[in-house]
Amino acid sequence: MKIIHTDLHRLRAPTTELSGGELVAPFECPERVEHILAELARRGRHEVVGPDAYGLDPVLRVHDADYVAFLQTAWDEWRAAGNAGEAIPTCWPSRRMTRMRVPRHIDGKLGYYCLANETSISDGTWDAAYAAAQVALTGAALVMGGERAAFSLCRPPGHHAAQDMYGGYCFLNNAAIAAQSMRDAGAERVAVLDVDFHHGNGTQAIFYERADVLTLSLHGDPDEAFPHFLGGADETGAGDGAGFNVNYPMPPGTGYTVWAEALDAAMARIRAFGAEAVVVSLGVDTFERDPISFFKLTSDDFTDYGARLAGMDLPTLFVMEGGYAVAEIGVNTVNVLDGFSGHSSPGTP
Ligand code: OKP
Ligand code: ZN
Repeated sequence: MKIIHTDLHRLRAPTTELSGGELVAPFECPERVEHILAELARRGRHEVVGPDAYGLDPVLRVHDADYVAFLQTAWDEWRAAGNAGEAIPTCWPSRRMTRMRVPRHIDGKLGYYCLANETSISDGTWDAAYAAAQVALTGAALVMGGERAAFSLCRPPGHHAAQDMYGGYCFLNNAAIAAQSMRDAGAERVAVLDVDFHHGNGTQAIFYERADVLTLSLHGDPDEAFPHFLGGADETGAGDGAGFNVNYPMPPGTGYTVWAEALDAAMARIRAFGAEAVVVSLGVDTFERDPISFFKLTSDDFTDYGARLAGMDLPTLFVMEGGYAVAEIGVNTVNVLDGFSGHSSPGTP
């Protein structure tokens, strides 16, 4: 399987994440990608290629222009305002603060566009997010060009980013940008299947009123898990999109038997929908030892569900999302790819 990757992800290297009332070293770190690349090289079955340049137009098919302009200048505006640390909002348009226009000051803009402030904006963040979107677009083009599957090794991740919101470590919604580009390349119906531990709130929001992109997410129940304010089973789409969003929230401690039943149900929905291509938002934070999640998948379970995904027999683009057990992220991620490709032998040395 072709792997699309660029070193430009390293430009996203924040030093702070607000966690437990402290500024800690971010869970979403550059080493994640290095571990995945090392495991890919160790198994020797995959070809790593660089991204092609698609520019900003396909990004603007998904994200609002004012939001993209904000991301491009936020760091400079933050520093110009005299701040010493990384950019973290402190004030939001929350329920009874309803003057819904973009403030001029960077402090107001951050609150307007941010959905969760664990995610600091740092120097280079825009350039890395833009590069990740190009990585996603390159994978989409390979799959639309006839490849059985491809893996866009995106970083930073994307599935929490909505049309005009960043947070949950995400800035541009790589999977949504890829899915939209597949539609624009002629696929009539595309499914986005999100197997990251966290609900794909951004992807859901982007396609919520559309019937041409089916969105499905398996995730920790938002009563217990980030992003807390979206991801219920009763969110099924609206307007033209009624019936075209499917959520599978699951409780703390969920293991592979229950998780795989949800996956089988999701795949049945994709088949009934008549998808011509599938984008898999691939987060491996469902792993039993993930430091910020509560599902109980083992490394072998990733191989098994990779094989199940291949059983859909659809052109498939994998897009990297989360996974924070850094020492095991390579094995778990490549197990999915190798399971998909029919290599069932466990990838442990
Ligand atoms: C991003 B992706 C830890 C709380 C973490 C943010 C989680 C973002 C997950 N103190 N909250 O879906 O893997
Ligand atoms: Zn996640």
